Amino acid sequence: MKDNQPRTIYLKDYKVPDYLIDHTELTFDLDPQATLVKSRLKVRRNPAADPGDSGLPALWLDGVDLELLSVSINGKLLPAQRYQEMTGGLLLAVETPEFELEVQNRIAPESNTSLEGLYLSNGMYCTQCEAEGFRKITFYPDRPDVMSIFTTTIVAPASYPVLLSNGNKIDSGTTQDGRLRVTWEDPFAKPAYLFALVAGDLQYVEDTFTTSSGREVKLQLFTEARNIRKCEHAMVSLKHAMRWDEEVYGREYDLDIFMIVAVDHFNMGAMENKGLNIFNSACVLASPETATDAAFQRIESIVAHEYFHNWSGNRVTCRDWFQLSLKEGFTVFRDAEFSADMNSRAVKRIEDVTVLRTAQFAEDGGPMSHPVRPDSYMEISNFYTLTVYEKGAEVVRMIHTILGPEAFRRGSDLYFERHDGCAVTCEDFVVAMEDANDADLKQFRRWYSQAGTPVLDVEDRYDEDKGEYTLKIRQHTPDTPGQKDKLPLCIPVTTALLGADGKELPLNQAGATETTLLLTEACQEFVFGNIKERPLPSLLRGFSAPVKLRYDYRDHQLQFLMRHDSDEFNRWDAGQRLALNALAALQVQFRAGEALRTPDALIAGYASVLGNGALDPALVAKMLALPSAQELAEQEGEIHAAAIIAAREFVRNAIADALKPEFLARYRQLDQRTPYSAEAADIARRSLKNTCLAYLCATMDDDALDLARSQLARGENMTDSASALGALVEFGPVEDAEQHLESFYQQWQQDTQVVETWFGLQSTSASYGTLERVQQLLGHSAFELTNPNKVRAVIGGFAMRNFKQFHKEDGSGYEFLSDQVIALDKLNPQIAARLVTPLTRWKKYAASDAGLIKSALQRIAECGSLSRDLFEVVSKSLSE
Ligand code: B3K
Ligand code: ZN
Repeated sequence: MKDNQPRTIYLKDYKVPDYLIDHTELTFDLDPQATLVKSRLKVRRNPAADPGDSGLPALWLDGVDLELLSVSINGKLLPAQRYQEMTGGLLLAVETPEFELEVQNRIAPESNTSLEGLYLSNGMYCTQCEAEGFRKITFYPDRPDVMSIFTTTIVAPASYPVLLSNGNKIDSGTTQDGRLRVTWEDPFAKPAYLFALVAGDLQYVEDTFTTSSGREVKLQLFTEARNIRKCEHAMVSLKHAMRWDEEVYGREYDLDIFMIVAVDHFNMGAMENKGLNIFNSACVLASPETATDAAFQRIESIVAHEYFHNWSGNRVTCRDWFQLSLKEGFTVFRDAEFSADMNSRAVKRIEDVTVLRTAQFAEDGGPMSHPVRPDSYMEISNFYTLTVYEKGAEVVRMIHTILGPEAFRRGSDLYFERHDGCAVTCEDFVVAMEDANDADLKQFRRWYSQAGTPVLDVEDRYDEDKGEYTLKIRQHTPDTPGQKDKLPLCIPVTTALLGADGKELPLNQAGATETTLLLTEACQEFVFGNIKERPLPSLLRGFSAPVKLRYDYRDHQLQFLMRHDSDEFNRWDAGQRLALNALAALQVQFRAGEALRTPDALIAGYASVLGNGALDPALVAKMLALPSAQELAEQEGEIHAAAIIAAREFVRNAIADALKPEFLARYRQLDQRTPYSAEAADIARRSLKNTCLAYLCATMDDDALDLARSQLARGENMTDSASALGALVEFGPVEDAEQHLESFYQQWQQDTQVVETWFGLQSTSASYGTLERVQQLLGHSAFELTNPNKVRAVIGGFAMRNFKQFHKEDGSGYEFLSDQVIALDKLNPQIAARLVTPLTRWKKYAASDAGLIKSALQRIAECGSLSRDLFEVVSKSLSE
């Protein structure tokens, strides 16, 4: 291994920085192979640092893959004995508590395939500095608690007419040799991870936003010329987000300009650099012809997420990377509420909970399990996880539920006011919530430090004579790597009781019909008086806590909840529980070699949902969706991949066959030829229509496939086209699928985003996406191993969303993934470490699969020169 024993960094070792940087002046002379970076830093001894007893400590500057050219202090070139270049940085002897440091270095953006630091994407220069990418640009104290005012000058050939950085443009001109020069200044002190630079031949669309105090902000969205028609939706989303943050959080934008740039090569969704957000093209560009509804909604939420970071992340930032959830958990909560306000609240909640249950619970139960605020890491990039983001958002949501919306707002106001311009901790956030409300969140804090998904076991009893109904709830959080014997958490369990007529029973004199039980003990009883009949409980409404709730619901009770629960989330959840029961029973039958029995209760439940014209079609679509194979795997004690696949396909086909006339009637009713709109009602209509189409095609009847063929031929919008093509690829004859795929590609090959969709439709198809086809896709002229979107579409789609083909008994899928991960690690360690995730859960699988997955992991481990990112994930997975 390159770095045989990567160092583990611990939260408990945190120390304030020895030196502060009041001002950072950067000059970039851009060149693909030899960009010259000059940095001039005003350095000052940190008054809060431990004075020690041996004079001024040396100054440490992080630096990775940099060619050092010179170091000067106060204008004088420094002799070599005053500094020492070491692995990971530069150590400088210091003589005075304040000085000006000038460093010059060279970097090669063109050779940078890690997409961290300064790199080239389709000939455009761009940066990604979070978390520790700035050290790949120049020598610097690259830690979030060093906040500085940045001035940035960019010099580039005239073929790069657009030169951008953070803040306001304060100067521009031409150099003597005819190159362009632009200077930007950001008046807000910020950590280096929020620095950004872009240079390219870009077009832009422009708009304005007037803030609540009447300031006009210029909004610009930059992209390559070919994509300029795809910017409108993001711009509208941005304006909605700006208004929402004023209305809901009282937060106004603070600069005169806000810019977004779309780039094709990007490791994640987007980045909240101050005043200059950089986005993965797939997360910002959309037009009805090229983007699905899911993409439209994802864009709306990511644009909002990055914008919201301007307060939750930039104005108030993190003290250290252990505090990452301070900005990410809070901002995910903020964007989820925004999306809920813009679209269907219940559907947004269902989507978020599905991700949580499928992937975050798996992470919580696996070898990389960590608390929302981790205690240690080897590579911080590995901790941009579902736990830090989504579970972190659930933790903030629980505070919101426990305190109530007004008190929460008082808390957030105090938090922003108290910590504006500072780098703070999760603890500071909780304290602000307490102080603003005189609340006590002492026990609640355990959510930040305890890993693992709590399990709630609920029992009930009814005493008819006394009219008393009792819920007894036990909580237990399983051991996780490095953490045993968990303490009870404070868990809000929002509850209602349903009577035989399906109506909620009053729970108190005032007639309230819903209450949030606050669980604080390992085992606790809650008694409801004056209850006239034995009720059916509707528990954990709206998924009020990120837990697994077990209550022994009978099938008829679940059908009842599917029909009557007024909490739409729980209505959906009842259907999911019904499906999980059916699927679990079928897996048992499959493994016992028995004939599989038709799941009548589930079919009846689905029939009642499908026939209910009063429900939001988007909710109906969600209610008709079976839990994914990945989610089923998470349910099982030991995963039997073949049983999961057999049970799921059997149920899907049984539903499709039993309800074909109903699906057809609903499809026809919803198949309106109206112009495309990304309004929630239209998205809802298309989502149910295409759910019906998928079930119809699952019958494999030619008349059903013809519906898909004609929907594809009409090509009215990408949502309908991709759904129809997906159904034909999954259920149609292979030659047919191949022909449709080919003509679709011919039509869209110039459009990067559509090509990514096209890759994904194939790699994730249980019937079409065999390993052989996926391997062919890797050789396709549109595939690039250096482009994360394409890697995610082809390799990620296969390994993470094609359960059937990936888990082929011979282990070929596992071996393929390990080969790809090894190859990718040399180019882009962050992506390699993400992609290996499906192999990390090997212990959960039945023996034969577990052995094969483990050997695939071992092949990677034995490879010799792993990045720190991949080493951490692989070694932790093998040592668990
Ligand atoms: N803050 C960035 C994530 C950076 C990830 C670095 N590996 C995007 C976001 O969460 O908004
Ligand atoms: Zn974020």
